[in-house]
Amino acid sequence: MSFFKKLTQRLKPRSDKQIYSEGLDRKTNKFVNKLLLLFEEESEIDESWIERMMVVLIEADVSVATARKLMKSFQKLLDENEITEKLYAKDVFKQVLNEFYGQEAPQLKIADNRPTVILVVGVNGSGKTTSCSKLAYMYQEQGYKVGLVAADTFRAAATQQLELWAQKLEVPIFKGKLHADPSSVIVDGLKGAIDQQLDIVICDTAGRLQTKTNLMTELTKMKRVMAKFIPEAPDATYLVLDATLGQNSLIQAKEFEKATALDGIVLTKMDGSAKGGIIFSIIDEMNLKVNFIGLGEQMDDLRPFSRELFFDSLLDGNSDNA
Ligand SMILES: Nc1nc2c(ncn2[C@@H]2O[C@H](COP(=O)(O)OP(=O)(O)OP(=O)(O)O)[C@@H](O)[C@H]2O)c(=O)[nH]1
Ligand SMILES: [Mg+2]
Repeated sequence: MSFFKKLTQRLKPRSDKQIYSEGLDRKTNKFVNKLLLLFEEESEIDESWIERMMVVLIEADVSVATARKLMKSFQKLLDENEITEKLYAKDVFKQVLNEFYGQEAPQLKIADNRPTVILVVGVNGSGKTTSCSKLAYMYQEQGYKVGLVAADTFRAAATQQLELWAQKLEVPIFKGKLHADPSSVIVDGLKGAIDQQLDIVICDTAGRLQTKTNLMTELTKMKRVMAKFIPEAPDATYLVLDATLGQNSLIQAKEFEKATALDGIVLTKMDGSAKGGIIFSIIDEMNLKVNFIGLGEQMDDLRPFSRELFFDSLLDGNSDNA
């Protein structure tokens, strides 16, 4: 048995609730702490409190327009229900957030008789490679046969990084030579996945700036070659966004969306991000939903996004209660 398998077996499995509340622990998350401090003030709710709450949201990189919308709905519900006590206001705010988020993203359907292909894209350092590995781990835990494709041929270290994860997880990896055409690696990966009858194949790609046309064209090519082998591929293209970049992430997301079809967002590094409020602007300003959320550096810290767990943990903020 591999070292990694032994290690994960020794770790007590954590519930999603526990992972969410540990990732959004007020002790390490300034945004959560500031939000909670507001609700803990003893005075009644008044205009100045509402204004201060708006400032907390904006400081966490919620855009002004989104913060206004949220506070307007919050104020309306508070007034309608004649609530002035903070204790009850917290539940009202949770309701506002849940309604604001709306429907959750549908889960990716895993095909029965061919590999389901996931393409992971994003700017440098957003967390693509670790997210690919964590997704592989998650699907493996669900009983699927998973493979990884190292289509980041840009840096030698990139393939090595994914290879290390593949070894730990004991999953096949398909890779190419340094500076090889990423599309050729994808072709090898898809052929291999079909041969080995894998259920899911996850393709890691090089970090690319949304403004670099050639790199965006390369993405289009990757998608085109995939479809030659598996017409439905990619089944999902996920954009990885780093929550610590705040509004910059939103700008990236908008540009990526213009350049290539996306199916959803993997929002990483929500643990400890003082700019975690960006999630509200993403919800408000994009047509995309958050499919997965990164709540830490452990293997099981990437979870399917659950609005209820997220907003509950955000406004409870204490892992000690989990
Ligand atoms: N705390 C925390 N760190 C994360 C999370 N996701 C990724 N990271 C860290 O972010 C760093 C960058 O992650 P990578 O997966 O290498 O990012 P990448 O997008 O593949 O980077 P490039 O290949 O250089 O474009 C690593 O140190 C990861 O451990 C997360 O959800 N929480
Ligand atoms: Mg990478």
